[in-house]
Amino acid sequence: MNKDTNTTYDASNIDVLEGLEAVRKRPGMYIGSTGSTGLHHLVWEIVDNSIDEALAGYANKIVVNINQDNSITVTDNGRGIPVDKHEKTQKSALETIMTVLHAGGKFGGGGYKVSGGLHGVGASVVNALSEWTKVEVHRNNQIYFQEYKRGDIVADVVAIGSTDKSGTIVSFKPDSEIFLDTLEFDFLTLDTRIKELAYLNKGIELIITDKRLEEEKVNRYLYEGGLKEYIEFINQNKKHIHQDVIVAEGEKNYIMVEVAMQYNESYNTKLLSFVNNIKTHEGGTHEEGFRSSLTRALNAYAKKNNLNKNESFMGEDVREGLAVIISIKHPDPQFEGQTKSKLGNSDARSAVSEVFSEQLERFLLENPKESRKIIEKSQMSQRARNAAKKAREMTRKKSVLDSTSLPGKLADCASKDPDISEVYIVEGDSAGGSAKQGRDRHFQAILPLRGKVINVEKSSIDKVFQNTEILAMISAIGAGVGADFNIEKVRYKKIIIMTDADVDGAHIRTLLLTFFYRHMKPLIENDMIYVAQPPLYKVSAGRKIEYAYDDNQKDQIVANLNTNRYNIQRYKGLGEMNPDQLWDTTMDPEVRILEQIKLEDAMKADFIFEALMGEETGPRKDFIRENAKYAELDI
Ligand code: 1YM
Repeated sequence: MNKDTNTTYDASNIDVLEGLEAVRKRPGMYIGSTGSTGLHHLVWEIVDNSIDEALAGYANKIVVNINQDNSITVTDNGRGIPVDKHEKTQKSALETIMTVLHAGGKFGGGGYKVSGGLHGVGASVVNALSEWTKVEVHRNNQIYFQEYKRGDIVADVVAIGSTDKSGTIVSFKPDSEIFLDTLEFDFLTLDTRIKELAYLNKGIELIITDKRLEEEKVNRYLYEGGLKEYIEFINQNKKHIHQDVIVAEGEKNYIMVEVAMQYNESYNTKLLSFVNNIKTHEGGTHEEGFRSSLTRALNAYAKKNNLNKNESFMGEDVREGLAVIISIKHPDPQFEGQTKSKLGNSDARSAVSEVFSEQLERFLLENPKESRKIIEKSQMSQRARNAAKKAREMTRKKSVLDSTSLPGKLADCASKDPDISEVYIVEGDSAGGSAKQGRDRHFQAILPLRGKVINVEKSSIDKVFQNTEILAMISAIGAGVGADFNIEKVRYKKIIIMTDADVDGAHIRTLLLTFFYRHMKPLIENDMIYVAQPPLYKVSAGRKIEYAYDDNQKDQIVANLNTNRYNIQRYKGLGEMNPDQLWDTTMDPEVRILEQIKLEDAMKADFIFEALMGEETGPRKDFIRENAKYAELDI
């Protein structure tokens, strides 16, 4: 963009703090790490400056190139970094911001530095940690140039030609003395974030090119709709319950607020929030402002239109099936929390609340049809919540207060000590029967599950909690469920899933893990969930019987036999094993193979689940069969 360049900048605004030696001595303090994350952080420091220039209204195009030598070039069409002399240092402004730590100007005429924030340390840190850096500034119809090596200038800023454009080009090559793990930029990492930045900052064109490949890879992102388009992207494979994304935008007390949301037919909430383009994983005041306004506005609307017969909605009722992005720009964000990704400023709460309430209320007034659908959706969640509460109360009464009403199918163990007790959750009645006979009843309980466990993802919670298999499991474990779950009350500290070594078995395992992940997460966090591995083969030669858990092992066993007279039996299911065999192979603590399920495994199961069976996936069974290899592989 060709704009007037001598407006807002005043060199005396730059604060001069420290030299760059500190950065090279302790790079981690400035960029978080010297691994791959820190390496990529360098790019964001430079891109942030371009984004700031664009947000100040002076640039609309930012290009990021990954060059063949793994150096990076970032170009913007802003005003160009100022090159006039700084009063105190007698250096050019460009040289100062490149070589002095924490040197920053006032951005965009009384504005503030918007982009970045967590580290937000600036271009000088990138310079300090690069083997070389080169900056070209197009400004005042002149091209200015300066080069640096490991943070030190090579020469003064010089004019090297004339131009009719304005803008800044920064190139740098990360220093191999600093980044010992890797110097290689990951295209996907850069591309993903650049796309996100394009969604978060509407109207700014962002282009990324990978020049390392024989055939250059170029992606261009420009979203005039911003967050609205982001939500459309998130909801693209879902059935939405109202056509248009609801958008709210505004500014309060120098805080810029943008919210975009749309309900879909699923039962999940997808809420993303950002402050100054940084994702706030742990939420914070801006999310609180959104949540309370949404609940309040929908309750008020329902009441005014006599739609809500009995009780008010709770937050969770109005958030079910909602995809929403909240993005604010704050002049002085305070980050809290374990990972410093929770916003603490209380003025952000009221800013979001005011801007969003006003525009949501207007949407509700102007779109009665859509509003009614949203209210109906909330009423459904409300009913489901009440049903689930009843179900929880039922299971609580049954399992905790009255242990005589343990599920009929449960063959409990003699021990009442959770530390040594374990329960096998077994697929199918026949395998359940063998397990009951084969087990050590002192400490091993058996709970057979009949047929398929209900699909937790596709069903609303009231259905889930009416399912007999699920109820049996909840009361057998004895610790409640959901918000009421109390790990102190578990009746067994080992909960072992035992399913057939086939596709259906893998499916049931995925279903169970998804259930535990969503409704009894502490079981996984406390390492109490296991998967038993039954053998695939029995190799018998005379009296000698050996079991193999995979094909390799089977071949090994056969190779080691000193006879040709042997028999191989392939187990198709647990039901084919007699009680002794089941004990010998899968239940005897001395020999059995148990895989402990970690949170990541359960998250993967949950993810596979959502991917395989989220919305409208046609004949479910076929799909799972096709994808079963992933289920088997991942769990
Ligand atoms: C590829 C990286 O750094 N662009 C950029 C940086 C600045 C300006 C414009 C700018 C800012 C201001 C006035 C102002 C910066 N200037 C400074 C400082 N792209 C990139 N584009 N004129 C130009 O804030 O008032 C720091 S960054 F401090 F010199 F003003």
